[in-house]
Amino acid sequence: MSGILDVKAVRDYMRMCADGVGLGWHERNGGNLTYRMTEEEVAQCRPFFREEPGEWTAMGVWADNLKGEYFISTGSGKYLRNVELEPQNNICIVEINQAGDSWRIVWGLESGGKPTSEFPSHFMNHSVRKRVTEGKNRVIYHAHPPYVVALTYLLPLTAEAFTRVLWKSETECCVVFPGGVGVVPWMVPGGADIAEATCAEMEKYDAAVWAFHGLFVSGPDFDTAFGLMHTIEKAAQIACITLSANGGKKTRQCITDDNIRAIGKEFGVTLNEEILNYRSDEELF
Ligand code: 2HA
Ligand code: ZN
Repeated sequence: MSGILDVKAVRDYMRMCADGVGLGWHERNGGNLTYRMTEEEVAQCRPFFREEPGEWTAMGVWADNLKGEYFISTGSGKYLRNVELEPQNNICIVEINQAGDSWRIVWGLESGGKPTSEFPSHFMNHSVRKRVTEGKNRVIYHAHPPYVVALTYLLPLTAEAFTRVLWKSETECCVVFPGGVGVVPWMVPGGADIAEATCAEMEKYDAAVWAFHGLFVSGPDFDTAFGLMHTIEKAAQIACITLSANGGKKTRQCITDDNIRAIGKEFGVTLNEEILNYRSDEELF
């Protein structure tokens, strides 16, 4: 092993940033990614940690189940498109203290900085997802995918309305997110309120739309989390194109509720029945 950039978790993290940039989801400093490392990954990275870690910084939030954890995080104000060029200046590894309320930088952000402005939000959501998935979820990813944002101007801002349109936009969507997608109304980014509102959605869903802003997803690994963001955005793209082409009218035909039930059965996934049984006269698909 020649350096920390050869550690698979760090490489995969950087690849995910580059993939999101490639798809146009990270204009300027938009979006952020955090990953809760395994013990083995921490051991692989430890030889490259700073001799003197940074100062402990209180987050203003607290999570019992994240005491002593290590996270890879994008830097606040940093551009995801620069991660590939200069990872050491744009991302960092932070350690959480034994009280579960502060972080300190142990690697990265060599030219200064701190973890993403959404770190308290990511942290609280890691806590929820770690609990509800019994430790499986490790990735929290926030991006600004344009078609998801566009749909937030058109659809009622509810999990039912969004999920049904997304499920009906592409056949295999209901297999990728059978539990549905939550929706958070417009809120000021980076604060405690949006963190709390997102956590409430993440109790039930592994994805939450942020109205007029973007999408927040979680997953057990980089591929799954990225795949979830990608699938939701692709579905939103199809929905937007279809609605535009059709002048906002009800479509001639669509994937029916019975079709979705049949897919769920064939693929062996448990669909969110509340969403499947939801009805509204406003539905266009
Ligand atoms: O990190 O996207 O929501 C920049 C953002 C905040
Ligand atoms: Zn954002």
